[in-house]
This record gives sequence, C-alpha cells and structure tokens, in this order.
Amino acid sequence: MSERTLILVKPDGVKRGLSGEILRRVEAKGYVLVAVELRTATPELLAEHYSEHVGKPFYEPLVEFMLSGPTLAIVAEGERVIEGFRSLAGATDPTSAAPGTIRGDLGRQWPTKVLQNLVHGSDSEESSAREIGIWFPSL
Ligand code: DAT
Ligand code: MG
Repeated sequence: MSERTLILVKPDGVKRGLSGEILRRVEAKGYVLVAVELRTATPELLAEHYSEHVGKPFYEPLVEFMLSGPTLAIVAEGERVIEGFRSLAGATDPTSAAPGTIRGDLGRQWPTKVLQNLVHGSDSEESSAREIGIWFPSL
C-alpha cells in the first residue's frame, strides 16, 4: 500500500541552496512528488507541527530557527516512503549522521542552541497524516 510523508527543507537548507539537491535525492530514490511549495512558517503553524516538543529546552530556538526564512514543504508518495525518507535523511544530529545521508553528507554542527539539520520527515503514519493536514490542508 502506497503511503505519503511530509518532508520539509528547513530554512538552513533553503538558504544554503540545497533544495534542489534534496529534491533530487527524493526523486532519485524513486518517490513521487505530490506537492512542492516554498512557504513561510508562522508561530501558530509551528506550534502545531512541533507540538510534541513544546516545553523542551530547544523548543523556542527551534521555532525561532524555523521562522528565520522560507521552508520548502514537500509531500512525497510511495511504498514505505515514511521509513524510506527517514533513512535518506539520517540521524537527527548531523555530526554523527551517517555519510550517504542528507544530514550526514550536507549537514554539520553550528554554534546554535538548536540542531540545524536541513530536513524534516514525518516519523509515523499518524504523524504524516497530521503533518500533511497542517501544511497542505487541501490534500
Ligand atoms: P527529527 O527531526 O530527527 O525527527 P526530533 O523530532 O526529535 O528530530 O526534533 C526536532 C528537531 O529539533 C530536530 O530536527 C533538531 C532539533 N533537536 C532535537 N533534539 C535536539 C537537542 N537535543 N538539542 C538541540 N536541538 C534538538
Ligand atoms: Mg521529529
């Protein structure tokens, strides 16, 4: 059964000109692009998107970072795409993310309170349904 996932190229990735490279990797893996839109997040949208992290020490820096520039919001489709994109993205910490992954190849630690790691990917079917509803309510 085909599934969908929400992918974000976060503001660090857009600013560094990596949107095309990240889209290329998603397409090269064989997933189908359903929606691609350059968006500017709002505090309200981010409070929903990152509701699981409200109250954590990195939450405020995370929201500030996500408001620092445009984000490329993507919906991709394919069998096991949720797991498949998490695997393409690599571990949360870009310093230890495996080479070959988006975060491992293209990301690094910067002197910021929040980890800047280029991409977001939904982590479960429940999250993807919730997150696609937040970013693309018409889908
Ligand atoms: P992921 O994006 O791999 O799903 P997450 O949902 O746990 O990771 O966290 C959301 C983002 O918050 C993550 O991409 C980077 C940042 N972050 C997570 N844990 C952090 C930490 N311990 N210190 C600083 N930033 C963190
Ligand atoms: Mg997450």
